[in-house]
Amino acid sequence: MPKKSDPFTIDLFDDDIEINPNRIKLAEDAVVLRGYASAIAVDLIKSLDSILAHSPLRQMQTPNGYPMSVRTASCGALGWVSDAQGYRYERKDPLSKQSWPPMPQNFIELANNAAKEAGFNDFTPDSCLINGYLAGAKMSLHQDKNERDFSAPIVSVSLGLPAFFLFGGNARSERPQRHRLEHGDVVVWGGSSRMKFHGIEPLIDGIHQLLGRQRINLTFRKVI
Ligand code: MD3
Ligand code: FE
Repeated sequence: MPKKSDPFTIDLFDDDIEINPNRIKLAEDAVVLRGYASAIAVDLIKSLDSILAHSPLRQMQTPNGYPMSVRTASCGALGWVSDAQGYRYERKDPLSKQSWPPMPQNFIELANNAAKEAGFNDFTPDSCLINGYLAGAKMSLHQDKNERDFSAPIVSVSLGLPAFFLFGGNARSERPQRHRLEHGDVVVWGGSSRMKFHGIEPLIDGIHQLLGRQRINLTFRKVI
């Protein structure tokens, strides 16, 4: 009997082979769950609005003193910050001088369910980095290595305008794969993919029905 409850599971029964076109393997331990967050996007954006009312998106300075083109904020126990002191996670928002807003339940559940779909049970993120892209904003090829726990995956959720995502190798010099990430797409990166170089091409202007002229990316992390 085919399992109907969970369209993202690939079932291999005696003669029942389900191939799910919404589940795309990019590499070992890296999977795109296309549209996985679409149905709850309106709720996610409501939660996002209350977070950003307390800790708004802002341009952090790189350690070299340049403003990032992407605007960032965080929620959860720890938030990502960058300034002349370097990249790191902090318990307080340097702008509000208060704790980062707590991670809303719908964020936690989405991250945990998506990680499970990709084979990572019991993912409990303690940080959600919110990246806001306007036209032209980009993220150069980099590795995420400021987290203490590299055994946990990173779950990323794309909202608003589409973007081209670059997925490279273990060296910056390796030519990256290029993928379009759309509103509602969720990507889970773990295991051998966790330390791969990756980036986002300059955002192409457009108008999204829910978010207008921007792209928002949520990345759920276990930092400690
Ligand atoms: C692959 N953000 O915040 S999310 C970042 O769309 C970041 O804003 C991009 O890279 C964005 O650090 C890409 C996809 C992503 C996130 C983390 C990864 C891909 C990853 C970690 C390892 C490998
Ligand atoms: Fe990254």
